[in-house]
Amino acid sequence: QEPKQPIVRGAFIVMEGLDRAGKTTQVEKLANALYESGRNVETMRFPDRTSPIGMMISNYLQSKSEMDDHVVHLLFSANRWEKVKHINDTLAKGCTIICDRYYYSGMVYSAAKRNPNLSIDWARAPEVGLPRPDMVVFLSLSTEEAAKRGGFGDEKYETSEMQKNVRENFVALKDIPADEGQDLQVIDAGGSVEEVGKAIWSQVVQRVEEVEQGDFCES
Ligand code: DGP
Ligand code: NA
Ligand code: NA
Repeated sequence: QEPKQPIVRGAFIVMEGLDRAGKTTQVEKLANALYESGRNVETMRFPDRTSPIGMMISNYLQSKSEMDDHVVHLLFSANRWEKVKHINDTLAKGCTIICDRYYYSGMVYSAAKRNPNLSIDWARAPEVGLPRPDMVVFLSLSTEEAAKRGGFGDEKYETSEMQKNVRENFVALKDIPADEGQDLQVIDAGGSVEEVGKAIWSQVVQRVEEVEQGDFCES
């Protein structure tokens, strides 16, 4: 689309949360609303299963292959790094990116395995230097509400034990002084698709406008 006015760059917005929080639905909804408001917008997701590295991750998640916890974490991280140029080029064109999961999931899921040799700090190291999002929406869903949304899928991490650890790690992330925790804007994902969508929209559109006008931190 033709932008209404010259913009400095597009905004990089990330959607995070547990499995079944409604991320995928809300990413689509938000992208459509931004498009209708006259913006160029692109959706992305991590893991991106289409690249060779992404295919290795996908096989692992489907239990078609086994890998050391550190190895798979580094693959997830490499899968984000291989998209850096694309992310930067897209934002520079003035296009907004809405991204389903990013390094917040990366740190939190890998550390949720409770491998004594894989701390959240270890998991964070290879993520340092990735483009920092302008906003991270964390869709928060209680364990009870998640359970009401039906059973787990059959991928690797979709067990109640793992999801419980993931939830604890996301909460702990809010409390660490590093950027990662402070980035999260918590939104209650317990309402209807429409209600949650409205809550997301009101926060995101404001941030997108700020970034388009040049109000952002260099990362
Ligand atoms: P999805 O396609 O959004 O369902 O994501 C697949 C799974 O991978 C999901 O359970 C979250 C998990 N995940 C995403 N990023 C990472 C990461 O960096 N490390 C690990 N261990 N898991 C991740
Ligand atoms: Na999943
Ligand atoms: Na999803």
